[in-house]
Amino acid sequence: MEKHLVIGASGQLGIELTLGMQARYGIDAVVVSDIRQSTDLDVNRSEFILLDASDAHAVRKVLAEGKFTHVYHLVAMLSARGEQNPLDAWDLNMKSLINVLECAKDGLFEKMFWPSSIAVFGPNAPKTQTPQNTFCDPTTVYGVSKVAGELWAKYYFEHYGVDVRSIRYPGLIGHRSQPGGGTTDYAVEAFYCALEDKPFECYLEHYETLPMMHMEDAVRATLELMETSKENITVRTSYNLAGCSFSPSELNSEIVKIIPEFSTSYKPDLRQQIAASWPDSINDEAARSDWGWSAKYNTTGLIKAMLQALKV
Ligand code: AKB
Repeated sequence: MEKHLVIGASGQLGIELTLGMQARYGIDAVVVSDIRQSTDLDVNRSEFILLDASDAHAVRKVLAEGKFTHVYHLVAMLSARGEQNPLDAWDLNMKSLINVLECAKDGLFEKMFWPSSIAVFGPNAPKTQTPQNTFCDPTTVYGVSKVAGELWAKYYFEHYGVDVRSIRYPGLIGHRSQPGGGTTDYAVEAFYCALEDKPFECYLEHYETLPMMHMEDAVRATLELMETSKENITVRTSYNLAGCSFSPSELNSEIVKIIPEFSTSYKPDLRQQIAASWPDSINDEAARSDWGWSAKYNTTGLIKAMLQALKV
């Protein structure tokens, strides 16, 4: 029987991925772990294990005792927070990844998922339809840790046969969980302001287009990738994945169509520089042809779905 462990289950993606897996595989087939328990009551229907992923001994003990088949290692300090604490970000992001990869190498579980990000790209990658294989010269420590992590994943696959799979997520937008410490977080904040009848102050320039994705698409992509047979996987660094792309002013215009009183003002800060170094849109041809990926939500659909879900 399959048994899935989510490490970092109380974070933005962890919560939504756990809920998606509970629905797909059953509550008892999913175990969640983090340094603090989630406040989401549905997530907490699965068994919780207190775990600091940067502690190699603790990780090994949990994985040796748990008899898991699948491990989703989601722990990371994101782009904006990482720039405030570069060495801590490097330490957490790399140490925790190696701890889990080492256990995979020793056969403590079968299959691993680890998220990468559009943050692997930097100023020298083409801005639009950024290809799978291009310059990866990120300007943030988070991006540097994701490029290094992708290469480690490939190394563990090629040298030790570790079946580790990965996706370069765009900005993720969902209603069940709040992001923290990222550059794309502004979009989720905008929805909360819209629903609370508050004006929204955006830390990016009005024109700064970024790749984004509805959480439902992101969760489905993750599970589809994990369920794909090994022979189909041709990318062992991390797959490009496209959802939709929009700028803060486009987001504002779309929200105004539904909530006419909504307004956005702009006060760009350091996060604007990070966003400016990232792509506007992504080419995900490899994911489409290898495992049949196709996004469901375009910009209008994503915005409608978010406003609808948050109103309930
Ligand atoms: C961030 O903004 O840092 C993340 C990401 C794009 O990986 N959401």
